[in-house]
Amino acid sequence: MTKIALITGATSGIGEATAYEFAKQGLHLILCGRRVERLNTIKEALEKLTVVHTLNFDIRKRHKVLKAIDSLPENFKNIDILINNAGNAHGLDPIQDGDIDDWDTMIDINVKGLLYVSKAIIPQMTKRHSGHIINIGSSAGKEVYPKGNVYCASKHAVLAITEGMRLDLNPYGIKVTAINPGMVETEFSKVRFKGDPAADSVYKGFKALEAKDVAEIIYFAVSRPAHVNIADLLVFPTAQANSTTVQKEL
Ligand code: NDP
Ligand code: 8X3
Repeated sequence: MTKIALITGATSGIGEATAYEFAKQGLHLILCGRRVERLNTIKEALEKLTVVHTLNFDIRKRHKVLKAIDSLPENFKNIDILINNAGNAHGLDPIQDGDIDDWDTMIDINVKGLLYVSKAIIPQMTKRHSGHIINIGSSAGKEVYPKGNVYCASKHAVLAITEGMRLDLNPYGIKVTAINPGMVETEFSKVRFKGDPAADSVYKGFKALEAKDVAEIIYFAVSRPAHVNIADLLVFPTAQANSTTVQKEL
């Protein structure tokens, strides 16, 4: 039977590219995000390849998340694959200058939002004794970099939650995977720098990962045989060695 995948943050970057990759492979899709127009445009494009349903909610609003997932039509209710991708960095400041609203936003989206969506979907996976959850962490979840403080903490939390999920869901045969990318050229830095031109220079002088590169890895993880679970994967652009070491042309 064709598998159903729910992707959060499907309106841009890694989530959107994953939606295209999954559609190409014939998976049925539930695409989530706040920007309705983008959801509609992507749905229209992907419906040429597969069956698509969209859900529009802010992942920070617990009741809206639960209501949206509860509203799924019968043919989309049994979700086989959950891609917890929605997330962003907000700001890049030393801890002493950090904006508390930015901290709240990152923890609310990257950590609490991921938990709300998971809470809404896991019970049907445990009931069926099957499913695959992929949490999009980050190299920032493995290594803290200067001024990354709270964003890095939120991604360390994603990694801890992933490990906790894998332990607790192990008796149910549910796969849990963390995919942790280094620098990927998406709208990520535009969001982080809130329209500041600083965003334009982040991916200059080297070849960053493209969203498509990560999407292909995500599809590789979900398409392994039943007995194989990729637990934790770290991927950098070749020019990047760790969070602070990137070879850039001058
Ligand atoms: P983008 O900014 O391109 O995409 C972020 C996605 O998250 C959008 O679809 C956005 O949708 C969604 N989102 C953000 N806030 C909310 C919210 N409150 N409610 C619902 N959806 C929300 O960035 P990326 O594709 O790069 O980021 C995707 C994931 O990858 C994130 O978790 C990020 O931390 C992670 N990552 C990114 C890296 C990079 O270098 N780009 C590297 C490592 C990890 P909308 O605005 O429509 O709601
Ligand atoms: C995003 C990676 O290094 O740009 O998670 O913060 S980084």
